[in-house]
Amino acid sequence: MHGYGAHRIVNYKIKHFVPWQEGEKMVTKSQELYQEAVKVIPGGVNSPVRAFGSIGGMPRFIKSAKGAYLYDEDDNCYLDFVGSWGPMILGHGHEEVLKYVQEACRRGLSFGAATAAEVDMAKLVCELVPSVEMVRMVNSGTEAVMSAIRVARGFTGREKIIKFAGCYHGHSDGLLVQAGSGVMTAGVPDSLGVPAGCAKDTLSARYNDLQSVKAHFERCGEEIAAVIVEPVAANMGVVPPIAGFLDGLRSLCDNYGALLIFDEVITGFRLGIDGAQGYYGTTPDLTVFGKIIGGGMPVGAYGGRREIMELVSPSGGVYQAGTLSGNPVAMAAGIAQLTILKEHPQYYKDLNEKGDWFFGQMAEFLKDSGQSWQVNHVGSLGCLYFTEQEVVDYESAKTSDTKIFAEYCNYMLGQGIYLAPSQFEAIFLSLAHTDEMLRKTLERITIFLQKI
Ligand code: HOZ
Repeated sequence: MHGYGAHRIVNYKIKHFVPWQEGEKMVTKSQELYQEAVKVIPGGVNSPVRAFGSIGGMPRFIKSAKGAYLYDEDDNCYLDFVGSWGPMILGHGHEEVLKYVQEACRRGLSFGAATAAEVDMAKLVCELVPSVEMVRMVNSGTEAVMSAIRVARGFTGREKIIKFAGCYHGHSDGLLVQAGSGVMTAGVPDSLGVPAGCAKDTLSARYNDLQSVKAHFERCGEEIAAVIVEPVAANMGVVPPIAGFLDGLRSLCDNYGALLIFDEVITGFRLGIDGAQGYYGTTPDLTVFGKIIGGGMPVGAYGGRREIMELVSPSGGVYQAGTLSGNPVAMAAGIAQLTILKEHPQYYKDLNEKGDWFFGQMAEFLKDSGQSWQVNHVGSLGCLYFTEQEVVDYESAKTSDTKIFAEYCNYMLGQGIYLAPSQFEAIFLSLAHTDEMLRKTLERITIFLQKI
């Protein structure tokens, strides 16, 4: 069932998080699976934003994916704008990546011992991202951030960190403070179960507001180990840094002897081969990478200046470990994807041009039709906000009308277009999205916008 409009009808007219009444007949396999799932998995899903709770829907259970398409258990076909939250930059099921993975599988799934693939991966990352002189592989972005912060604390001998409201750096205790992503739609300000002691060293600042960062440094600069930032905030929708923001953070960190950590889980190897740091020309001390370097497999990594990274165990005293870290199958997928990207510099030009055109057309339509909703984008990452206010930070992102977003997202799903089911996530374009696909998606978006 390839292609646009080839999908069957999708039942999305469901208002509540639990999308059925007792005794009601299940009409789709996804509904049946969801009914089973909630009995054995909290909320029926293994990551909250997948539950479609914030748009009053229910998850589609995905069976397979190829190129720009997802197929669910009911054989509905969706044009996918999530791309596993970023890593499927080449599209799903890229043949060359699959070939590498299959070969690696035949050699063994996990050894818990050093492999040549880990050396290849580390060399590749260090070659592509000049600020990274040494890198440690882990299994997720959450783990990478947690570890990078431990290293920053070990290196500086300080305990406090500064993060930005609306930025999301995974779900470790100290970072669930004014976090973005699923936390923004969870209906609770921050997570239960985080000890006050863990959060007390996390200082929150306003994204794009250097003054709010400076105020923390002026108050307790000698206690601040690091500033961690998403160089393009992509977990409160998409909020680009204003001119001078990233450089300003660099200077403040230098002035006060703190480290600057870029969380490039989303932007790394997406905005360019050297990520947001190359795109904007600001060099961090440490960088965190996520799923994209595993080509979709569970991978994260953190790296940076040699003198800092040499503190990591066993060469230094900052302990961090993991049986599955550098897993050979995950390394194979990641190396294959990164090598393809490295060998085709044109891909980034194409992808960023696609993004400029797609999100530019959206903005153009809004202007022509006199609607003052906001479109933010950087390259292939973008977001449509239903607010008249310019979105530059957490507070302005939160002014978006999430009820309209829910209608929009459900309408698009009914049209066979799979957007992230939350206002506060990005639209991800991939190299598998053709101009024709994007044109048709824009058509559907404009039809929806004309209706509201
Ligand atoms: N905003 C998250 C990715 N950075 C969404 C994915 C998830 O939490 O499952």
